[in-house]
Amino acid sequence: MSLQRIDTQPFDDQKPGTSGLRKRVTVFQQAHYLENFVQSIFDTVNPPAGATLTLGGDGRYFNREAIQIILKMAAVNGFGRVLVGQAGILSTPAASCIIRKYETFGGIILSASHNPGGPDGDFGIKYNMPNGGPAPEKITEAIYTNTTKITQYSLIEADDIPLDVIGEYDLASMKVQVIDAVADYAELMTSLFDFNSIRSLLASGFRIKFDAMHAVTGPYAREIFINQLGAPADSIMNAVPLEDFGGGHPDPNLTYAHELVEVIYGKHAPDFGAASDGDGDRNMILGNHFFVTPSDSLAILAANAKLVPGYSKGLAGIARSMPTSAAADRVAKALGIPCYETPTGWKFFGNLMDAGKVTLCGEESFGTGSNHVREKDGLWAVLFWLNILAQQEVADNEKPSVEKLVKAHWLKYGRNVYSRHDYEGLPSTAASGVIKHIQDSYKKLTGAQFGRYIVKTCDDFGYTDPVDGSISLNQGVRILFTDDSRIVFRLSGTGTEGATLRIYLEAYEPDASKHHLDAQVALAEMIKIALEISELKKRTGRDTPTVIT
Ligand code: G16
Repeated sequence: MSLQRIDTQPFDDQKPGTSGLRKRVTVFQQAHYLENFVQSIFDTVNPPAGATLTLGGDGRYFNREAIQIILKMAAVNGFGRVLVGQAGILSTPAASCIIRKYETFGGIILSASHNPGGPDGDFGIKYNMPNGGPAPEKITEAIYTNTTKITQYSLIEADDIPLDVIGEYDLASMKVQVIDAVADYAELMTSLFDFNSIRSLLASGFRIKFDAMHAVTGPYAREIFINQLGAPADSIMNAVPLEDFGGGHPDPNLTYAHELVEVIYGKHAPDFGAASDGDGDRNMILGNHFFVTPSDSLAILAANAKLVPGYSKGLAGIARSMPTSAAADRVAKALGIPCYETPTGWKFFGNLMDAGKVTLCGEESFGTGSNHVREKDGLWAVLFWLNILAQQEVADNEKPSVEKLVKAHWLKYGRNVYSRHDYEGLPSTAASGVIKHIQDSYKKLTGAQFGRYIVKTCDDFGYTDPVDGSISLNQGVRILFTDDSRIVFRLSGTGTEGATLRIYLEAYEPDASKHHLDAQVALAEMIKIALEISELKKRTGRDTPTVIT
């Protein structure tokens, strides 16, 4: 084994987005590309000698190669031990769990989340802090600055580590420990939820279907739902992780999880459906012929948290990203706890959780989680729902229903009717032009009336972190109406091709006689207003979204 110092030059496109650096696999396959970024991480976080690193990914194409490279770099960059998931796999929440449980000096997670995989798909990398959460902006900025100045990286020349075999291996003076990817995470779940009552629910004939979308959660779902909770084997689908996700788009929404959606809206629909994404941190919750918006899901989990052992002592507070609906705010108000509104990106929740200010967090982008780890957590959300439904069965002495639970929630709190329209693959200049046009129209829009809606104010969302005072500006364009309805426009920070414009629409409906309406029908007028205000058709040639959630 010999130490190599390799001369390199900066790449000009290594600025991390909403959640790490995500690019086409072919970009990562360029000589020195991955190495430059990894060295920049190590130079930024500067591990104390002998530190332990957690390492794993969602198993997508290039995962194994990247793991071997990172191990060889870690061995000569101060680390004394690396905990790596078997086969190089760790779901994002499992990685967060491992970092926290074994108190490692953070971790590197390899994933492009819900983006497609394979040789022509996407790859990604991010560093998580010793608290288990994604690096905050000051760290990602410092990593980026290092990528612009890098001239050399170090690695050891050595044989590859046998990633498929659990055990401990030497790599120069560093130990590589290949660990079971599922066990620690599954144990954490048993400590939070009432597995006995979920087991009884499933034994009573309550049928579930979980779609792992050929992504990382397959083995986790098999262990938890089938082995531990006794669900029938056909309760999980697409549960074998594949490097290209079977050619699919592992994004758990009504468009991309269509296989599950067909089952849930089909003839012999199960009582409960759920899906998770590429790296296991997102979730979609469905009932028999019924879709639960992620914003409602957060509010319902919060309202019923007392029924769940891990949360029975109550919640310190709730946090949601700005574009997420205010349904959770209503629950927080009723519970007498604070609700924080942060920019999009799970990294913004870390400080609030570390400071003990919030227990549950959620985002409209199919992310829900709690302070049990510092990432959003797909399977955790599914178990939370099942735990609540199991308690509902006990209380009502009848088969529980997702739809019934959601409608009862709306009856109590009113309904924040919500939808997101995504316009994917727009030319970047046209998409920025739309945002600039709306910003330039703020003055004209304020006070303007559109049908029954009057614009109260327009602004660019900014956030001051209440814990460390850091400021994040320009986090989305908001058109706020006098009746608390709103339209938000934002450019995605996770795409790899062109730009994705997201339009978030929300209207509050207290009138129960309208709660049954389809969101697209209830929001039809706002959708028209959004198109008018943004001049979307004129500026991009498009007025039909790629994805509606
Ligand atoms: C990431 C972030 C989330 C964010 C989402 C969407 O999720 O971790 O906090 O809400 O991207 O971001 P954007 O709207 O900028 O595309 P994931 O699941 O992709 O890691």
